[in-house]
Amino acid sequence: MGQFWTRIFKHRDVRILLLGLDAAGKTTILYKLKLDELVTTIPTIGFNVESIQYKDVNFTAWDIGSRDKIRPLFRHYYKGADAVVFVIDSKDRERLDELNYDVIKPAIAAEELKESIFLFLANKMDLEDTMTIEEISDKLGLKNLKHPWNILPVSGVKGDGLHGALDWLASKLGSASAKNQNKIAGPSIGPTSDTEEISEEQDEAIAHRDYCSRAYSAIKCLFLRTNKNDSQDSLDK
Ligand SMILES: Nc1nc2c(ncn2[C@@H]2O[C@H](COP(=O)(O)OP(=O)(O)OP(=O)(O)O)[C@@H](O)[C@H]2O)c(=O)[nH]1
Ligand SMILES: [Mg+2]
Repeated sequence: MGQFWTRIFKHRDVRILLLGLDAAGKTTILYKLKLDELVTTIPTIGFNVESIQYKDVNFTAWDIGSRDKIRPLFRHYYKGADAVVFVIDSKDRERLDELNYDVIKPAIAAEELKESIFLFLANKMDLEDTMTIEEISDKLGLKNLKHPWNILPVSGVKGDGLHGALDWLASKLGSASAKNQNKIAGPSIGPTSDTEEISEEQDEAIAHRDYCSRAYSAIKCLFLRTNKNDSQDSLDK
């Protein structure tokens, strides 16, 4: 099948990065979307990567651990990201400046992200006394952003607002990914120039990489579910 027909029948593959401060709720959101379950998290060392299929889009979501010493490593994940999802703890007023300087400003300045769209998730909205969307937008100066952006209220533990977030990403990346379909998303394979066409070999390399990512994800899910069932069994005994 030629590349044209392959693309017509294929799901769209988009790569998203989940960034934020530690304990903002990135991993909670990732697995709520992936498994529709609330998982008990520990601070992420390194990253988690999962593929999430939603409507006709395959999201490959990278959740990067955010303890302060490893934040300078974020930039190694920028390349090929169609969207950056900034997860914000809406109750944590004191660390909004830290979020701005350590996470948001470097992403705004990054050459690799100049074509990416930015989604801000105001998380933990199930709690009382959270900041409002307006308060967060004003304090972070979002209105001055040059990137296409949006901010949405969500709750990672309850799942509220998460499908709306995927809807927004899918609708925005519809046009963006049409433009980017000729460009390889991802950190290590193929050309990075906007004008370079992908070859058959590179097309196969992408398909292989996406397949590996989904296989990795499926094994990890099975492991999470097995662990969950084991702990349920021991509770039942
Ligand atoms: N009430 C409430 N708690 C949440 C929500 N989302 C996450 N949490 C809690 O916040 C804590 C940190 O969540 P994680 O998902 O581990 O945070 P993270 O952003 O992945 O943190 P790092 O891995 O350290 O970068 C956990 O105790 C979660 O249960 C939410 O929507 N509401
Ligand atoms: Mg985490």
